[in-house]
Amino acid sequence: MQGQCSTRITSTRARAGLYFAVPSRRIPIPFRIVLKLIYSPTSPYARKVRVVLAEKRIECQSVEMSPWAPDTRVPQFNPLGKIPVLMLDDDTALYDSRVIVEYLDDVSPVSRLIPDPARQRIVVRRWEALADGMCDAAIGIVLERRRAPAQQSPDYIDRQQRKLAAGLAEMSRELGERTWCNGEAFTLADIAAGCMLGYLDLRHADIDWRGHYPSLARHAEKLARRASFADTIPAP
Ligand SMILES: N[C@@H](CCC(=O)N[C@@H](CS)C(=O)NCC(=O)O)C(=O)O
Repeated sequence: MQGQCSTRITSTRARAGLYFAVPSRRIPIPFRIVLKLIYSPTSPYARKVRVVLAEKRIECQSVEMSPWAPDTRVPQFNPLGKIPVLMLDDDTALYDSRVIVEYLDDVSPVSRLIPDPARQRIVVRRWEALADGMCDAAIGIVLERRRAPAQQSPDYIDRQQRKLAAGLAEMSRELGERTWCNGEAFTLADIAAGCMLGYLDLRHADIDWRGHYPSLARHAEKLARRASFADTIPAP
């Protein structure tokens, strides 16, 4: 069976854990795909990918690697030296997280997370851009505070904090009373927003986003009940 499948299939589980749904015609399917995720357990971008893998029930080997270690091997896989990186079975390295999640959503039809209609798709990608941008700001503050006090720039920290404050206000306004970020269906928008809020809990516990934005707090509670989120909570 390895390599192709040519029987009538509606949905089946490939050996590497990918689910394929194909029309009932005799067509070959690339069957054995071995994926490997280079990640760090505290990275919100990597968590986004891990939640997507879990939601789509795609099996993937995980390789923990710190991009900050002096002897890090991350640049061998991503010239930008950043994680996450998804290695495909032919050693193609995919980065960054936005590229990876698009690939994963395309490769398996289980639980589509990026809607097809252009308007909805772009709104979901905008949520992701906002959430990722807020992660950039949150991580920027953490890195700045790790510098020697005399080298830290209060202006830089203040600028990043304003991005976080404005981003939280925008997310709360956009979410409103909706069930999910993009309306009726759970999408990548919820995953990206949830991972960003999880990172605030991890590194910016002083930001009382739950107190200021009850709708975001309710949303985060709802997301935390999903196994994909519960199983990927970052430990300090
Ligand atoms: N836009 C990238 C951001 C990735 C990123 O910044 N990852 C951090 C870890 S959370 C990293 O590897 N930083 C190392 C560095 O900046 O050199 C993505 O979405 O994958």
